[in-house]
Amino acid sequence: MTNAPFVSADAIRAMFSGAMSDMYKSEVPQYAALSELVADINREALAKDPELAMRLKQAGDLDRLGVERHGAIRVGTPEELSTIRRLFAVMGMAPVGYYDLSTAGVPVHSTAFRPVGDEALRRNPFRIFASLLRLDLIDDSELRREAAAILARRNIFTLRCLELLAMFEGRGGLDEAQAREFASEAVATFRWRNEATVPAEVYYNLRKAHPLIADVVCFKGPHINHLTLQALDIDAVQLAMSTRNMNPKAIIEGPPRRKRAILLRQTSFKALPEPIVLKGADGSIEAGAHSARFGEVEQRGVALTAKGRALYDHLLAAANDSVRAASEGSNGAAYAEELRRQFEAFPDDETALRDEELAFFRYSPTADGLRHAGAPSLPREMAGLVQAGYVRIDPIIYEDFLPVSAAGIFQSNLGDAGQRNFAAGANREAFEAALGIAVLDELELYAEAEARSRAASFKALGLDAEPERQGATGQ
Ligand code: OOG
Ligand code: NI
Repeated sequence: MTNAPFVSADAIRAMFSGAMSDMYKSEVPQYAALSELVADINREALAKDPELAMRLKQAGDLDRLGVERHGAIRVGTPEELSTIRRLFAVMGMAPVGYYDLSTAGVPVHSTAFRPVGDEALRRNPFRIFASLLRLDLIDDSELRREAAAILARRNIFTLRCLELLAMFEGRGGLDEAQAREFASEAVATFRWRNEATVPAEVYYNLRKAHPLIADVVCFKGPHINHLTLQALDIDAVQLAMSTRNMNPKAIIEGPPRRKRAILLRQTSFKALPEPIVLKGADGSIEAGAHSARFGEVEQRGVALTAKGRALYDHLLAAANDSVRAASEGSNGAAYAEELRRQFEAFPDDETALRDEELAFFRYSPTADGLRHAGAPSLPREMAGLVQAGYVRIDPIIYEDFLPVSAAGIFQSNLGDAGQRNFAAGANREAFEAALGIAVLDELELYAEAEARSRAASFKALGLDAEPERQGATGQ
């Protein structure tokens, strides 16, 4: 046995996401084309906006511009979810947030496995949106039993992947060679396998119950269903996809375009039909087509407090109530206009976002501030420090997902056949029981990051701790 040093979780995550990206680009050539398109548009955006280019460079983000921000998978059983959770723990990714998608007609609930520290996010921002199928939402009990029996027969992990996982948990780490092997074995879990595990009749029955059920149940593994690139100008990407016949979804999900970006905007090209092989019990073979895999882009803005989020949810619901976007795109422009109109009620300058406690910000001492550290003339409260130019304020970027947007992404890739009404609501308890641990609360993470940055600024300037603030978390 060697005594090579352990590799960091951030490094293993980078190995994994790099291998995943290579695999997906070769499996889905249109995703490789999207990635080139986004790189071109990002280059143009940087050329047009030198200030943005400088900011990204200073933050060390320029090199990682082309690195995927997230991917998504869907698993079928509690056991699969809990092993997935252990797998992502090796890569420094913890489950954050609970997303109930049943309210939007999609029979899954989900979490996002992601790095939680600022530094870890900077090193490699990759996260996985992971959904667990809710068989309890299928009405037909016979179909439910059949789906459960099919899922119970499969093992989605390679033997070596499970061995390396146990080794990591036993020893607390992996050396370089083991980490590389682990990343490649882990990626194999998510590769595309075109032979369905069921005969055509079963596949079509499940697909009729809900296209998502067929996607999760009928294959050997939870194929990665999309990867997502960061776009500096998502509107330009949306436009370019339509002029290049890449079949984009009808609308960009999330808030409208604004001066001060909030939360998350997303769009994708729609899932492509791909050939599959369905084997009958008698050995007969039937060809079919299955649509599951697509490519996505995202653009992120500032994280909102509970108060800001409530306003966002309210305005989004109002827009959705008055113009429902059709998945074929016929009223995309009307929807975008209504969204823009509704969001006039959401303040669009940084001072208002802060003063009204709608968003989270990161505070840091400036060079000038540090030169004055410990000086008796220093203001004792934050507002004064900011005004004097001793502390600067930057938005804390939203690192999570949005349930309404996620449902929109699911649906545009399933067609209108993907819309159902489910009576049962959220079941976070069942989800966490399957996961094996509780999910982290994203609002708490942002509030802590903001509070930490304020405390660190005070400390760096040689000041006593800041007095307790009223309503500091915006709750
Ligand atoms: C996940 C859809 C959600 C996002 O970016 O909101 C998602 C899926 O289709 O499995 O990835
Ligand atoms: Ni996504």
